[in-house]
Amino acid sequence: MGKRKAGPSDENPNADLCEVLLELADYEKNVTRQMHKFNAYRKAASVLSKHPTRVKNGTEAKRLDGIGDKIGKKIDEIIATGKLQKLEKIRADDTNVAINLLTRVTGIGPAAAQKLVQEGISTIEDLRKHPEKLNHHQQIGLRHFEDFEKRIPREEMIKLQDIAFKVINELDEDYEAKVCGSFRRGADSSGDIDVLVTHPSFTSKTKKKIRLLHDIVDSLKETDFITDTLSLGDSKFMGVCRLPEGKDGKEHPFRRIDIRLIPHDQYYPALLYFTGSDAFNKNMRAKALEEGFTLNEYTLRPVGSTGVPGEPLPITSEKDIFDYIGMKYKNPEERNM
Ligand code: 8DG
Ligand code: CA
Ligand code: CA
Repeated sequence: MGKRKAGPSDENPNADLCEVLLELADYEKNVTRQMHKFNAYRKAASVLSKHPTRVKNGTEAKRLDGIGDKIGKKIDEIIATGKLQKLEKIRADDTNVAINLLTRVTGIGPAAAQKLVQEGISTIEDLRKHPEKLNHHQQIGLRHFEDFEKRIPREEMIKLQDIAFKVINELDEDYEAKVCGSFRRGADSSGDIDVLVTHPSFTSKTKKKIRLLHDIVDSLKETDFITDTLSLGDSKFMGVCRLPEGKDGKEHPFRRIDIRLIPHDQYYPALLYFTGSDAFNKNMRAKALEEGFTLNEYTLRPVGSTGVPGEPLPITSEKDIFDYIGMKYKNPEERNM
């Protein structure tokens, strides 16, 4: 099994078409905010990226699930002319370019980006001159803009994981922690650190508000591992961390980290969900539905003939979930779709 990230690659004979579709997807998400179009382009790009041969034209592409008339026509245009007028126009529009750029700052969504552009902000430098226009999360995103765009090499992910787990287990050895996301799928590099934590004393039936996550975050701050908080609730922390300075005095980049506290009885559905990939999850949820189950990040439940979900099924491993819905178990490394 390869350890590269899923998506268009040099092995993808339709990589150029996928790139165009993904750029159109971003435009729909960030500028027009038409999420159904965003999803349609993403789906089409994903289907094309898995197609083993070069499509000859739109008609052939349309035979693939998720590619309809409109995208088929665009594929014809790209194959015939080497470009797409619609995309050329989008790229030539400064407003679009500015909105797309600003949404790369964590905390700045499409709506905030559009507002900023209307107020005359169109570059990262403009933003740096007007920090008063940004909330706390966005200010941290801006401060670490360059670092957050860098992927995290696997060796560094392992070091970050080791520090976090050591601190968490010194706090209480009954904590169970796992780094999920692309890292668990074996990726050579990751965009951020997705940590799941559970503790036997915390279940979905636990009534009182527990401080488990706050305790973890406090300890990680004390050891100077966590440097900033973007948001902190009872079950989800979003923030920033980094490795300590090396012996040579070299500083490491700041990295995005999410920590989620999961009720003990919901750990495996969460582990499955946050391991991804996103496309793999979508597929698995669809398969579950076909088999009469509803699967989400919390539970797997049977769906009766009335369409009402029943009680959550007992689950003691990820494999249990695959078994229930009649899917062959896949290792995390095999979930890169
Ligand atoms: P990366 O960080 O290396 O870029 O990739 P990733 O680890 O796969 O992506 P992520 O954005 O950090 O999300 C972590 C997992 O969460 C992902 O693999 C699957 C799951 N997930 C979904 N849907 C969504 C979603 O809409 N947003 C996010 N953030 N995560 C999602 O299945
Ligand atoms: Ca991730
Ligand atoms: Ca993440």
